[in-house]
Amino acid sequence: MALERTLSIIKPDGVAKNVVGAIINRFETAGLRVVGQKMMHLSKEKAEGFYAEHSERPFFGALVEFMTSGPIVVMVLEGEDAVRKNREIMGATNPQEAAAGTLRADYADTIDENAVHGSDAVESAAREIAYFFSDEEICPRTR
Ligand code: RTP
Ligand code: MG
Repeated sequence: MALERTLSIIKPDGVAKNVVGAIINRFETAGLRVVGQKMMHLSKEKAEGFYAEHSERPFFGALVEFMTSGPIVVMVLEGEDAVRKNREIMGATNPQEAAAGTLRADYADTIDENAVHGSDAVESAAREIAYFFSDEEICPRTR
């Protein structure tokens, strides 16, 4: 199994619910390490760029509005099989379909406000990490 990195976002609803620590605890408990982290309030342009692949979808406007509605926490998670592992911890996009014990089952209210984002492949992870972090802002563990 390869050591991977993936991009995780605690979305505005997760920050508003004050469950940042609870969410990070799930990642750490599963063996993922936070190697980059920042809090920010996305501009409309930055949110549109991040979700550009969805720009033609009917929910795009609502998605951008939601993602700019409050601060988010953006993280680089590192670990064995990190992309798949993070998606498993997150659960299905729609919280009503998310397996029990996943982040979205526990902390998301709707498909539009679903607490977390996670990269869906190693290739998109590399692109998404570079969208938010410079090399100097990523701190691989030395111990
Ligand atoms: P994310 O990118 O945020 O991690 O979520 P995801 O991979 O599970 O889902 P994706 O298909 O990439 O969709 C991105 C976000 O758009 C919103 N969405 N709304 N109303 C809808 O049918 C719908 N579909 C997607 C969700 O908030 C989803 O997280
Ligand atoms: Mg996605």
